[in-house]
Amino acid sequence: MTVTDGLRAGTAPETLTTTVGEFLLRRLREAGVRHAFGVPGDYNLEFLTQLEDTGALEWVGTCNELNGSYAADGYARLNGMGALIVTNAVGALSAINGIAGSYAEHVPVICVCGSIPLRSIERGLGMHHTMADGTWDRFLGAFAQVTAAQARLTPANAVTEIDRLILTAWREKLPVYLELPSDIAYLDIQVPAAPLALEEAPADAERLRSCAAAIAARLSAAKSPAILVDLDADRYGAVADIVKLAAKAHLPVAVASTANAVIDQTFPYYLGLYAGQGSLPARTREVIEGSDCLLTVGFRPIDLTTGDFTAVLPADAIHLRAHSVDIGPDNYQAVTLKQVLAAVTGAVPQATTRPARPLVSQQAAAAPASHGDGSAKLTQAAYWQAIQNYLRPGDVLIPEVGTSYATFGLKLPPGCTFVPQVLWGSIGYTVGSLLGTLTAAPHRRQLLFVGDGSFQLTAQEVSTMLWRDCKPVIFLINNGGYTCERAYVGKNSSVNDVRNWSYADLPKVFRPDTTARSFVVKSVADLDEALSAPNDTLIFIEAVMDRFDGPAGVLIGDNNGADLDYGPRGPQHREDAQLRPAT
Ligand SMILES: Cc1ncc(C[n+]2csc(CCOP(=O)(O)OP(=O)(O)O)c2C)c(N)n1
Ligand SMILES: [Mg+2]
Repeated sequence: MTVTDGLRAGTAPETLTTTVGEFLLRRLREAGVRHAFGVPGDYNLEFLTQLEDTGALEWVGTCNELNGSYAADGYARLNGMGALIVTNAVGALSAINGIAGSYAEHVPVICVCGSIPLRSIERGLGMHHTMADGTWDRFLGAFAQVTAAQARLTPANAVTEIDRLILTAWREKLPVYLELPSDIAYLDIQVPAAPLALEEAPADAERLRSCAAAIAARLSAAKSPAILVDLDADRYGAVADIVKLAAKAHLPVAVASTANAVIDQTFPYYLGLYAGQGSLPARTREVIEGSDCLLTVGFRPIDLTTGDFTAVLPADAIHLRAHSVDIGPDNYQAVTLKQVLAAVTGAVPQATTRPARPLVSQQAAAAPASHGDGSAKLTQAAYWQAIQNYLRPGDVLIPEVGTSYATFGLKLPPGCTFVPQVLWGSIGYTVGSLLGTLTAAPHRRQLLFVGDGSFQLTAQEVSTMLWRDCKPVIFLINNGGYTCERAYVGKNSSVNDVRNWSYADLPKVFRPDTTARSFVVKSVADLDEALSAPNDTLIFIEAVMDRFDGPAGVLIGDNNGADLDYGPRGPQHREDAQLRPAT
């Protein structure tokens, strides 16, 4: 057989003729994206026209691109992938903080930037939304710092680059940045007829076998094996595989703070939250650090996952990552997390010797609501107790940085999802993210926990929720400023004050015909009344609390954070410089 015979005999992939823009929309749709967030501009309006004409995606316009980037991130966390559409530079750079957050937190977001026409690049024409200095690669360069892959589309590269970027985002669980020059979206190109296959690269069969055998051997010989889970378990859809392995081998499973609620807290082998000396309950630390066969899944040691670097994981811990595994001196490549977990589960015997009971029961019965003096001033302690009782199975909780991190101490009913941005920690994230999670999962009850300071960064996006008839519950703590920062330093400083808004009036401002129920609560009785409102519309609860009141766990964490940040000569050592927990 000649080479030409071989070519003729091969099944040449079938092609279709379509436009660059429509092909991009089709691929996004095939990747499971059903909505796109963002702000229109002259360089993307032609693409948005295609979006509307084809109905491929539903457009969710946001008040600004930063909020849009947070929304696309929240959407991707519940949906598997998200999309953001912005305009050249002015839009893209407003979104870059959110996109960087998606990178840090391993969230696949496709950022499509409608950019200056290829014609202007080829002819060196100065254009608005540029530096007018003959450069046009700066913004690709900026996004190279915060995305896994970037491309400027041309008619010649559109097919390969669109597929490369979407597949990279999917496989790496990272954002990508794609410039769509405004003069090519309507040009015809030849594209594959087949859908994009979102698949992992196949594993090396020998590596997979050896790796699984080595882990199974260690597990079978161990007396106190355990698992420590970080957020990649969720991003790579491996939670069910972990649960299966844990149930078969009777392995206690702890989560990092970046992965709270990734393992259902009602799972019998759920152990708690591991963070070195900050572990909850404290026994979690003993089990994880004392394990003679610890499996970590995507664990990333940072200040917030190690209890300010007090964590001491067993030296012989086995580290599972998305695409590799470390076992002592052996490093296994060309394997995938889900396949490794499945193979190990197949290889380990059903455990009978280790206790089939959970080591630590996480599910304390909800405490009865305090029926003391309901008219007394609302405290953080009473507030979080009431919220504990309010939770229902299947809720989505979105906790903002600040005293709202008390949510990490809540006992979550089965099926709850937690959407925190612990590692990147950009305040205001949650308000934009909530728009995304509501869009991805409109039928779930969604609860936002946010402070006044954080809310002021991205508050406008509540208007988008109101106009889309979303029905979240927004729990806003009005404590006159940045209470959690007062625990770092500047307890009494005006830098930690924020301007007081009439927060509960905002739904009316944002949508004059709103049906939202707004409450300003100052006592337990007020809060109880607000919490009894039906979830048939948006509920906005502004809770007024003292600026020096905060959950002990949050305040202690921030007191310690100051020592790490500022060192022994920092200002936190001055008299009364730090808000400390009440003794
Ligand atoms: C974008 C961004 N700017 C600044 C910070 C620093 N920061 C962290 S927490 C915080 C204050 C949060 O205050 P608030 O939302 O009112 O919460 P509280 O602790 O008062 O409940 C600030 C300013 C940040 N994390 N992200
Ligand atoms: Mg505050």
